[in-house]
Amino acid sequence: MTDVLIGLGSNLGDRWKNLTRAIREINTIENTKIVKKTSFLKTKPHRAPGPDYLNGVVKITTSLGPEELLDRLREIEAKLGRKHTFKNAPRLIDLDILLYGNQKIKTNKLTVPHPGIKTRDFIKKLLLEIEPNLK
Ligand code: PH2
Ligand code: MG
Ligand code: MG
Repeated sequence: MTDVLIGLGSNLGDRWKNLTRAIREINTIENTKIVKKTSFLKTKPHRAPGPDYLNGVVKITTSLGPEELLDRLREIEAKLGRKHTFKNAPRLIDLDILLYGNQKIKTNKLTVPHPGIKTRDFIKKLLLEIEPNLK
């Protein structure tokens, strides 16, 4: 089992409901359990158009590999009604793998640690809520 941190974001529709539903769906992924959740933080869109976001982070433990997990997260985004239009477009739900154990991954599909960890203060803030000792 590997500890994984997942970032959740929504800036369309009922943002609170979208994050809450996504967390419920994440908990139904096979061989995966949620171990911690942060509060939800209202944030200004970072290099993106549209309304304010609601962001949160959950920590899971899973036996799925990173690409397999990413596929499950994409399925949840689709189930909750996400449409892919343009880069950083407003969205009902966005589920990103922020950290996957201590692995570094760079493929066409996935960059881990998520590049936003360095550039987006709200991600740092939420990560510290879950892992106060994270460097
Ligand atoms: N996600 C983005 C781009 N900008 N800004 C905020 N506040 N929250 C996000 O989740 C976010 C963003 C691309 O995924
Ligand atoms: Mg994102
Ligand atoms: Mg994403």
